[in-house]
Amino acid sequence: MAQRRKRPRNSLTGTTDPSAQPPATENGVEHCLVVHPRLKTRERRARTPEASLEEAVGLAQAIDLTVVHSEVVPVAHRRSATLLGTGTVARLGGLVAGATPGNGRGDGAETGAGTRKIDVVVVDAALTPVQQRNLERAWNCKVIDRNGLILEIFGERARTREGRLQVELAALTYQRSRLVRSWTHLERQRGGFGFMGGPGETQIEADRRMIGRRITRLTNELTAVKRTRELHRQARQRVANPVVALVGYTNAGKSTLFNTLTDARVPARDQLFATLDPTMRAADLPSGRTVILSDTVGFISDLPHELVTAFHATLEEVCEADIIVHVRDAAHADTEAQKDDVHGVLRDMGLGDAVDRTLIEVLNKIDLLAPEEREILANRARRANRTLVPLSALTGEGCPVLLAVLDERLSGASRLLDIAVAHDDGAALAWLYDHGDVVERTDDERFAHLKVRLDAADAARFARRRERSPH
Ligand SMILES: Nc1nc2c(ncn2[C@@H]2O[C@H](COP(=O)(O)OP(=O)(O)OP(=O)(O)O)[C@@H](O)[C@H]2O)c(=O)[nH]1
Ligand SMILES: [Mg+2]
Repeated sequence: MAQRRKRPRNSLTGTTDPSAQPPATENGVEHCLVVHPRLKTRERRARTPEASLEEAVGLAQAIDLTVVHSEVVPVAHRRSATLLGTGTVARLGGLVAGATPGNGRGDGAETGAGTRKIDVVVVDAALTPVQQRNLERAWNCKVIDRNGLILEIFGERARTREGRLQVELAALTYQRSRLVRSWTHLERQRGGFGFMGGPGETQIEADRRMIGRRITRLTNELTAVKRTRELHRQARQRVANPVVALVGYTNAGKSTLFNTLTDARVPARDQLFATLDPTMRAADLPSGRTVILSDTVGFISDLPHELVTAFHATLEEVCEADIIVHVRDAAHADTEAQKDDVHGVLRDMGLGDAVDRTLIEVLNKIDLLAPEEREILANRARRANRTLVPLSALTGEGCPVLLAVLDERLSGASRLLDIAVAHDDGAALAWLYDHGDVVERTDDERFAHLKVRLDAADAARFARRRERSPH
């Protein structure tokens, strides 16, 4: 599937069948079939199989595959050879070959594969290398599993140097595990990593060594890039504007909200994973305070474990944020399950405290809701004491409320301090009246005892000032 896309060193995850040729595409369009195996053994939380299928279709479309047919296939028990049952494999094989869908079961033709040749089958599950190979042989076409698909998407979307390095590292790790486990059938590598070698174990060993060396090199490069980024971050901290991070499930509307609040031009598309790298812009709050908004990569359920580190790294900015805003798609059927996923990742990143106490939740896309649903959300927001803001990032409705809530939070972040200032230190007194909110003052012969509300940055400035002052 990689030929058309401008990513020379692809495909990241490839296909496991040595006989599988580059897909025969019609006018560069790759036709794909998406199947979501409904596994009886493992129910995924509140998600319906149909919603999962729809998400998988979205993922396939995110790398420009043309989905000509999609369906949920029940799996009574996981077959180690093919995951799917033999009947299902045969029936889907018919679809791939362009036969009329169905062989008596006849439920498979929601979108109709017709007689078009299928280039790729997306199986929305984690396939073992053996299962992937067997399915490719059975269907005589490329097969990509959910992890491979997400790696492909990340490979396409990563823009910063660090993002690209992280994704390549993740892809190599994924590929190495495939090599280790499936080397018996892997006579010839197909990926674009430069090892289109001949057959045999020696080649596999060489491939593994090469991947190992490349992984080491990438890890070193990443360390260097991280160091540079750390310096940038320190530079930004010196500016001392509070950082507000927008996090949330993919397609929830983070970039749209970011644009609305900052007037920035970040691509916001009806596409999963439209954003991979964090983007930062200034926004002004009603009080005149400036905040730095940070748009981040979207979350997704069942992230391949190879990508978790890369994903967390792209979210490091979130750990530094003063306020985390969780943007949710309130109009999505799986909104509750998506919320659990996002909370889970934040907790994994050590942000449990933010989840439990300080998170601001945005219920986005209210323009898509019926009036009575909007009313329910408005009531919830009233009860939630400024921790929940229903809005529409698209129409802008409710956005001023969010800005006001941010303002309140940031002024609430200021601390009430007890400070004693010598009467002869007029400059310090003047500075505190200037920068803070003096709520109480008692004087004795030598000192003015003040209760002053100062925001965190000013409190730190005052402390430093005192260290330097002779008083
Ligand atoms: N109707 C409606 N659509 C919205 C709203 N906010 C965002 N969208 C649409 O939802 C889709 C996804 O929006 P993005 O802003 O790209 O979502 P994102 O959370 O940044 O997605 P990723 O970067 O992929 O994680 C786009 O088609 C937007 O136009 C909203 O308030 N109302
Ligand atoms: Mg985005």
